[in-house]
Amino acid sequence: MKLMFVSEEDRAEDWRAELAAQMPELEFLVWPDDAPRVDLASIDYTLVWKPPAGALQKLSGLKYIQSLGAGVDGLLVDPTLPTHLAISRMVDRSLIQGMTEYIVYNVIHYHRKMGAYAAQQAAGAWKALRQVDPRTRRIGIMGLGELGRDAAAKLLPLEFNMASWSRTPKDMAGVTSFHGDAGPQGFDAFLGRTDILICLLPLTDATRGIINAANLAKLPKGAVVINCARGGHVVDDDLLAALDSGHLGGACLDVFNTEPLPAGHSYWTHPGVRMTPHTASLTAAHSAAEYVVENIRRVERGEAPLNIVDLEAGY
Ligand code: OXD
Repeated sequence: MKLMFVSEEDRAEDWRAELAAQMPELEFLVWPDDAPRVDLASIDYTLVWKPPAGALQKLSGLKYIQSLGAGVDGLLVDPTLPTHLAISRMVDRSLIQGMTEYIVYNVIHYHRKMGAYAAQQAAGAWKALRQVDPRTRRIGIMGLGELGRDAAAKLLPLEFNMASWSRTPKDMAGVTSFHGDAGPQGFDAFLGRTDILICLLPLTDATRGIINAANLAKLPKGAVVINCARGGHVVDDDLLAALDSGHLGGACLDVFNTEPLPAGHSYWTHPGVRMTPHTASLTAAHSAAEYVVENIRRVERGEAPLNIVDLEAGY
């Protein structure tokens, strides 16, 4: 059995070591270096993150496609993607845990006004700021999949006022569910009650640019945005305008329309922006290899891999 690792990120050696330990019968190859020396049609499996367009089409013997990321938008943009194959999203304990850490950390940063205290320290000011009861702090998570649920589950014991918004109704104890566009449980109502907005949505035609001027205006004054989904969810000029006008109290951004974020982009220096380089949570081979091996074993037994992407929905 052969697996071709196709990823712009340089983490092939971690995966080689983990897969060799857990599935020694699997030959591990890396795109593009190993491509010229193998019959590409003989490759059974692939592990991919943002593959170059056309690469997967060349692997004509693939049995399914394993995404290295939870989000698969970087795969679906390839017009030559072999769509007859099942694509499995990455669902991994450490990926979920990392995202939850990032969200909890940043929620508490804003909730406890740590940015304001940092500014006071820089100015040599000793001043207590009003402490807000978490039960009145309204957190809104867009997207209640595996990542959103875990973050909500870890925020609930801190007694935040939790809500979620998704395309279809979702049930989670302690979390008020909003869904769809209109009505008392729709998107506008969700935005109107949200002080800390967390975006965990998949990037699809329906969600691209969802963090735009019209929707930001529906948030209460002083609300903050935490985007750890995709840069394409945000209309950058609208977000910057909402920060500059003071309507938005801050933005924590892990993902960007162009990555790496170009030098000179306003986000680098804007006082209202805190940013990380798409590292809110990284798929770690030591933990996720188990999931990949399980999927390969399932496919070898003639079963479907876990967490297959719905191509129509885009996630
Ligand atoms: C992912 C990511 O989709 O890291 O997993 O962005």
